[in-house]
Amino acid sequence: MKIACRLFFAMKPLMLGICLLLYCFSHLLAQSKPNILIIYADDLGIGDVSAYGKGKLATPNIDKLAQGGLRFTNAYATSATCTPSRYALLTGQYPWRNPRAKILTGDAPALLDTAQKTVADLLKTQGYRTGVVGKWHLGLGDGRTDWNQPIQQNPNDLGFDYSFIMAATTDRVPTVYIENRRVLGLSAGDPLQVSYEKNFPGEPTALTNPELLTKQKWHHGHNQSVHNGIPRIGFMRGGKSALWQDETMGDVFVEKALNFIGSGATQPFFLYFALHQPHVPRVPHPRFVGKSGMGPRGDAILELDWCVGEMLQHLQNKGLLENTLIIFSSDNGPVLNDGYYDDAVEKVGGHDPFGGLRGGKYSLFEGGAKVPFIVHWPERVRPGVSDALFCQLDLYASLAALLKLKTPAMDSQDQLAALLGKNKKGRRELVLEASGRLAYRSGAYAFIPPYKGAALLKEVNIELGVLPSAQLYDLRSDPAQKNNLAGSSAKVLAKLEQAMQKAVGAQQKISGDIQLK
Ligand code: NG6
Ligand code: CA
Repeated sequence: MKIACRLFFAMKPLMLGICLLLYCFSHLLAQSKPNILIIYADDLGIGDVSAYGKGKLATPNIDKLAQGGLRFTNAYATSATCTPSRYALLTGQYPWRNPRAKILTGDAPALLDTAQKTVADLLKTQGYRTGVVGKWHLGLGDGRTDWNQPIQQNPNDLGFDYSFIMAATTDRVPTVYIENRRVLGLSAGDPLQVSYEKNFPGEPTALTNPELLTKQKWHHGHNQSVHNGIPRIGFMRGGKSALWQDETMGDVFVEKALNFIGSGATQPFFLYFALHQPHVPRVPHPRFVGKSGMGPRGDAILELDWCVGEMLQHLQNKGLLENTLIIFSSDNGPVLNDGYYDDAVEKVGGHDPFGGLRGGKYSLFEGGAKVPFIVHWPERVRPGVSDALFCQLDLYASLAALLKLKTPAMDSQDQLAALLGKNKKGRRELVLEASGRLAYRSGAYAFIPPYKGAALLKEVNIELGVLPSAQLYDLRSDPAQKNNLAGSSAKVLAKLEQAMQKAVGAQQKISGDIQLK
């Protein structure tokens, strides 16, 4: 025993030394992993980013990312609306395999099963500190959420160490922030209640009390509860001390995102920063009002650009910019009038948010899911432009590959080489979704099966890509999808139809209106 004790004391400095070395080594290893920052805009078009050279707005900060990074010209969200695109981004699965992956209400139950692994889960296993700040819109709880209690089945159960979110969209109740399970700023005497079925007795709505609409009026939909002079979707009562101010939302999200990143010194971080601009209602801070000359939509994009600038500046100040992989994109294509009288159509002038593409948000045409996509990582990515076919769906497997991890079989593909600019081709094929209908990309071809239904979504004035006969476009020669080759290229058409059916799987018929299981 005595000898053992003596030996222990003799070895103590050595053991301490070894521990110190191990600690330093693991620290170094952790730091060699890049920080990962996904900046995800809401309804931003390719033409809205000046680096794409298609529109008339100036977005100098997003352009900085493009100038110092890789700008993709052929990158897609999986879908033409928010919830399904976000679902795919976080899970690596095609959203159309899940019939619930559609635009959700603000009180919808959690879309993701907590057993399902998200990108955040994946990165957490690799020592990342994980956070989400901004728009969630993937459902919360079991559908019977008591907003006054800790909220279960929220991002903190899906791999995120920290969450600061809005439940759904800026135009849906509840118009409150939720920080790690708790609605922020609630007072005990004024509980918050939410319903998407019926109004609470005596509560004003946009229909009963139009005089309350002091900031924006509704054009279609959006005529239920009113908060901050703006009518919303859904009914809400109480929780007055917790209600957000739309004008400061950009500032609040930036502050929370920067707090989360902090000095970034000890551990690599993953931040999913899901900004709300330029989704409706467009209510930027007064310091941006009138600055674009295009009304609230343009001003909101200037605010979005400012948010990006703040993130860049912080990373630079903290010495983190070189080893942070920043991915900037949008959840779906642009829309002008999305339900409010906000002058988006009237003041757009010569600006083209769609960047010359046909369709827009909600559409199977290119304008629906083709989005700005920029990768910035000074240590590993050389500045340039990439035409590779890339989908946000592939971030899951590509980030896994970056960390040398294997993923189970999934829709997400390891396209790391394309993401980093080493491969110029990217995906071979891609299935896109809009309101449960599907379209197909293969090489330069876009194929849309025949569908029943209206060709134009009248209220928003966007062509949906829906026609009773098949459509085929060669995007190389016809990026605006003006020339339907279905009648003249029967062979290619048949081949694509078959290939799409194979990609979708035999259980789902691609022709006619798809009945999602
Ligand atoms: C639509 C809303 C639209 C927007 C969209 C979701 C109406 C009439 N329109 O139903 O304003 O909220 O849903 O947008 O209510 S997304 O970008 O979150 O998918
Ligand atoms: Ca969106």
